[in-house]
Amino acid sequence: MMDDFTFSRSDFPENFVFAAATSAYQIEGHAFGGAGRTHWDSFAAIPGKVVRGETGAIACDHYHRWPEDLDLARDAGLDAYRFSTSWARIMPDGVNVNPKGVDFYDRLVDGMLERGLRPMATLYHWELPDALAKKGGWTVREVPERFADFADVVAARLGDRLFSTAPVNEPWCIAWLGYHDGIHAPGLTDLRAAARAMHHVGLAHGLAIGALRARSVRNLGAVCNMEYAIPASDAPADVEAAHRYDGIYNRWFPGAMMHGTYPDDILRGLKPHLPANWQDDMKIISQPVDWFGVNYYTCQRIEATQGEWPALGLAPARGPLTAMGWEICPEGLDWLLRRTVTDYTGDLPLWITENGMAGDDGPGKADNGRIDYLDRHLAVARRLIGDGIPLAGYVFWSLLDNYEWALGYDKRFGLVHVDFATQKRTPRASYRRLARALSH
Ligand code: PNW
Repeated sequence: MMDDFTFSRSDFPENFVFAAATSAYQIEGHAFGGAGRTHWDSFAAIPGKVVRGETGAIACDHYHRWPEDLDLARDAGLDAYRFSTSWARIMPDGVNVNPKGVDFYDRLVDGMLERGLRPMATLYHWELPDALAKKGGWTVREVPERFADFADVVAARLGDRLFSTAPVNEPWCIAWLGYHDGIHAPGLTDLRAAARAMHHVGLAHGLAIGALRARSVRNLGAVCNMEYAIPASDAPADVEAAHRYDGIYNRWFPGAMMHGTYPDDILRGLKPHLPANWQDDMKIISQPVDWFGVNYYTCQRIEATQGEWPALGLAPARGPLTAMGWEICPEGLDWLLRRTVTDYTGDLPLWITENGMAGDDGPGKADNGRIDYLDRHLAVARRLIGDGIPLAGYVFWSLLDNYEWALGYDKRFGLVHVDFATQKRTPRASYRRLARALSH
């Protein structure tokens, strides 16, 4: 385990962008500023769904402390800051605009520009207004349609100052974790609902790209999370199960967004459940984008199971794990990004829009695990650039410890430690070493 990074900024191309990411519901404090109830608030109220029933009501109180947080991003030597705009803050009922909500992001974006941080916006990082969840959430077409209206509001108010904009963070998580695995809001375990969500979230992306283009917003992209699927054994059934996992997780959305097609093997399982005339939407979903982002954390060992399609399960992880229980596999990032370029994105600028690990090191502790993790993934990034992969930037997840969804406040991904009782921010060793690495 190393205690310092092995790279410096000069090891990367001159225009390579280093950034850190957060998301609205995970840091802002949803209780403030007139935000509307979200489906995460409802999900957390179901006993057993979220650790201690925790929500993003207070979180990091970023709604009030954002100047300090942007100072931290600037002082780390970062070039950009990836944030998200809460749909339920801007449109509490999913339809009508809350002026205080838009004003908040207006100040925030100006705050970034004043500090020399390029604003990288994500419109939707999971806080669906509960009023829309009650209508069926991502299983119904009305939600992507309303999402396009939301995109228009953000475009009109902030669009002129954004460095880049992606409509949706991690469509797979929204659709599959929320509607198939039941571990994210709204907590359904229903293949039909999942299939419809897998279509409507893509449609939301495409409709929003259209709305943003109509307002001449620049540099539009897609952000998908990927996991490297490893068969749990050499048995053909496990190898096939791993391929299905790869298809649902890593090929469904890139195929739809970049080529306007769903992968055949996965379509076989989901087609019976897709909304009528889904083919008519593929052109919208595959609107051209200007860049493609991949969020990467881990690999998974996949085994075949009996039962309903896709008939697969997660086998035990091996080797050193992060506090999430996730395997550390930088080689999976290498493999997935090369395949993404070859099969989907070609010359399009590619971004690592999230990478990081959860670890328990408190302030003043060594933090070697996180430094080692980040260093090994940044070494992959360097190697990919050397091999001609058009990698344009790397974004740390996360600037701050924050609300880690179903795991509440237990899992800490921050370069900066947050004491949630006092809201005191303390940079970790990884933050301080990073600031030094980026300064030369
Ligand atoms: C991403 N999984 O979420 C999100 O973009 C962040 O909001 C989150 O804090 C971060 O990764 C760390 O978890 C994921 O179970 C959550 O496969 C769960 C999974 C993947 C990504």
